[in-house]
Order: sequence, then structure tokens, then C-alpha cells
Amino acid sequence: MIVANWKMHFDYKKALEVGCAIKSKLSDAKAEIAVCAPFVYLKDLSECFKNSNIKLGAQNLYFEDEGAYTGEVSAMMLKSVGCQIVIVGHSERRQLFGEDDNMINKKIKSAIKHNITPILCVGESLSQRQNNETFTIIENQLAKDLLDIKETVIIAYEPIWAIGSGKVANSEQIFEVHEFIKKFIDTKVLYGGSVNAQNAGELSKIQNVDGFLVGGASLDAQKFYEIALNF
Ligand code: G2H
Repeated sequence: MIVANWKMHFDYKKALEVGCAIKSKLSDAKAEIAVCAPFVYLKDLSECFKNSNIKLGAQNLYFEDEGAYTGEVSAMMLKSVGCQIVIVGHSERRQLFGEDDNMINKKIKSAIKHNITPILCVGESLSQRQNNETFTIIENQLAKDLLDIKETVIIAYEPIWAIGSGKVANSEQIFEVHEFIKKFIDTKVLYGGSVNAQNAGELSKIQNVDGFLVGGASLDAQKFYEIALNF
């Protein structure tokens, strides 16, 4: 499974241009492909992805369905525009927007309630890795974020120090964390953190990597296509 996380990039015209280019290049791909776009582009992207295997995803949601929550977007709303996937608990949301594990747990439950598959992001900071806390941090995130959840949740392992930094975790680091996650929950585990067309081939050889969550390199349809081809 190869998932694009566009983060907060593109104006409307560019988003549709790149989205439709991804669709035409990858609609027959053997990997499962998803594009997680900013909210405002979802409806038109869903039209563009019609009659293809490309899945439509969002990057966040709020856990209530409706109400006085100025500025928020719910799973019910996402479902109504054709969203099938949602990223939850990305480290940028944890760090920049103060999302805690309790909030993330509620968001996952709300996505599941509306039949949207959550991709839960977990990962350690550089100082946590240097202090040998990686597994404690990840176990803690998984336990709290997945509390009372039995349904399918995809996990993305994204070491914070590898995000947008050009520094990719090495094969052994990725293997052992993915193995640890799979012991905790039997599900697909994606790797995220500076994945690009050059390193995707090597990363995809790691036995327990089920796909990638791709940020920067997903902003270019050709680069994203090459990553998917290399998987
Ligand atoms: C990690 C990743 C996508 P990038 O955040 O979620 O971004 O590939 O730019 O490191």
C-alpha cells in the first residue's frame, strides 16, 4: 500500500492536476494506492478518482459527527464526499496542534464508526531514540491510541527524526520496529519518513514493510509513480 500525504500543499488547480496525473499513471497499479489531500480538494478529487482503484484519504478529522466545533471536519462529512481513508495522529498534529493519545483514540473510533480506514501514525523523536526509549514510546502510543478498538487500523511507523529531513531510518531500525508493532497488532504497517524514488526499492525489500506513507515525494506525480513501481 502506497499512501500520499500531501500535507498543506498545493492550490486547487495544482491539487487536481497532480491528483489526476496520479490517477492516470497508477490506476492499474498492483499496490493499493491512496491520496490523502487537504479537506477542500476532497470532493473534486473523488470525482477524479471515480472508476479507478485510487483511494481518497483525508489527513485529519474531529471525533464528533456534528455540532458547535468551529473549523472542524467530521468523519461523517468525510464519508459524504467519498473518503475511504484518514491519517490520524501524525507527529505534526501531535507536536504542532497538541493532539494527545486520548483525542487520537476518539478520532480513530469515529473514523471506524463511519467506515473510514484509519492510518495511525506512531514514532519516536531523535532524543527518545538516543535514550533507548523507542519501543516504550511506540508501545505507549499503540496502547493508548488503540484502547478498546478491535477493528482494522493501519499503522504507519514514522520516526520523527526521519520526517522531511532526508534521513531515512536504516533497514534494521525499520525491521525491528515493524516487528514490534506487528506483535502488538496484526495489521499492515507502512513506513514513512523521507521515502523517495531512489530509496523506495531498498526499503521495500524489508520483509515486514507493507507499504509507505510518502510526504514530500508525493507532491510530484512522476516521483510518486516511481515509488509505487519500486514497491
Ligand atoms: C512523514 C512523511 C509523510 P516525508 O511525515 O507522512 O513525510 O516523506 O516528507 O518525510
